[in-house]
Amino acid sequence: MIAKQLICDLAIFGGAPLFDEPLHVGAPNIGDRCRLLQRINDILDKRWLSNNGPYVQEFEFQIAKLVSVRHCVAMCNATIALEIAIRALGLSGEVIVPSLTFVATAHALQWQQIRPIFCDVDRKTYTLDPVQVEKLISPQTTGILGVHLWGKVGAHKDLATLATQHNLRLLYDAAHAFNCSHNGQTVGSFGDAEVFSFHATKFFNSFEGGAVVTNDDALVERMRLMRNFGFAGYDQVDYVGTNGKMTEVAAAMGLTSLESLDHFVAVNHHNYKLYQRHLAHIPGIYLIEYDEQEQNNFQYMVVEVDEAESGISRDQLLEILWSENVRARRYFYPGCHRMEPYATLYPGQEANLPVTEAVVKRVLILPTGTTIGDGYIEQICELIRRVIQHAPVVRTALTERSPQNGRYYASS
Ligand code: T4K
Repeated sequence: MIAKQLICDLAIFGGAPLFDEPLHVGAPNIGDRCRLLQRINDILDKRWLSNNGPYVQEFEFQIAKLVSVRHCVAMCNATIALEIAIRALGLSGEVIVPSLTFVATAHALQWQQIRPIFCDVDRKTYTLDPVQVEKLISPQTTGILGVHLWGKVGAHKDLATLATQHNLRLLYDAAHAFNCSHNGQTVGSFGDAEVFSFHATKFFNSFEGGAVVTNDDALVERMRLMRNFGFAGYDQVDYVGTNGKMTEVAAAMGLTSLESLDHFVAVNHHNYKLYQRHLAHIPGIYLIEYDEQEQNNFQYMVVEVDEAESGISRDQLLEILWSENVRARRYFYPGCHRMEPYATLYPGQEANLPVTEAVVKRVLILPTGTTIGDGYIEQICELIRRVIQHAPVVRTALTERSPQNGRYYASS
């Protein structure tokens, strides 16, 4: 450990970085390698690599069982899963969606010429605010696409009521919420369908992967066809389809990850408690709160930086962390409404999104997962504490630093 006693010890001012290697937010959790390699050998022996093979079927069965739904349709990733679910639900025209999300949520609509109507979120849950949703419902609205951001389930009952009253479909992007619950109900059974991501950077991964889970039998039939070019049998195509299939190797990784699920969650929970302890009492640093009565995956270590209290901006702190090899992220800055093509197609959305606008300027995601040990977390927190303790000096030094000290984080 390199002690940062003086401000000039900070890497951003020329000191040695705190960590030799970058600490990533999305470093993958990897389960039992032997089990994975056994499964891969079996796949190779069987010479069945894709197209709804036995590992995919087993994976679907296990996921559906775990989240207590009738059906799971495994896909190559969550973006394609969203696109297929949106199409199979018959969405068109306009769909109400938060801007505070990964851009894939909005893209899955726009990709199919459906206009995403960006809606503001609730300040506490970071999820769709039903009062704002209701204001945005128009004759063109066909659905609501909610996001369980950072594993948080918001006002799902209010959204369900709105959907029923206005004859809308209700789909959830549950990319962050695998193995989470709300009032004891496991995520997977909310709305008409929910979509999980099993991307490498998620706490539970199948290299790349995703799934739609639902209790709707008819919807599942459509999605299975759409996932496989619309084939209902050899030489028989019933539907316009795409290729959304999960490979056998991805399913093997998913099944192997499932065997370590409890361990991954336990490590994330342990890390969360450690961050909570070490970040407490640092002015202007607020760690997201999780309801410990619920099931959580604790996969995103979300901190809000209040510049007025900390004396340092979120972006200044981010740059300092990056220079020390802590690759914190600003998920999901600047909000989908400020990204293309949405900023050009639908300008002037900021006025309707005050909470989103405020949150994206404050949020910082810190590294967690099985690659981040206690010592790392303690050092990261100590670094943040020191920077904030000396915020006025650090701030001045940052503005006065020489131009050759380049930017560590490409900020826009
Ligand atoms: N909906 C929501 C709400 C989502 O958050 C996402 C994806 C989706 C839908 C779509 O799901 P998928 O179609 O991907 O299944 C990353 C992930 O690629 C993305 O899956 C995730 N959300 C998003 C929040 O994070 P980027 O552009 O930030 O990825 P990247 O390459 O910068 O990687 C993140 C960090 O992880 C880096 O610090 C490097 C590290 N990393 C990454 C990979 C791939 C590793 O250490 N090892 C790795 O193998 O999007």
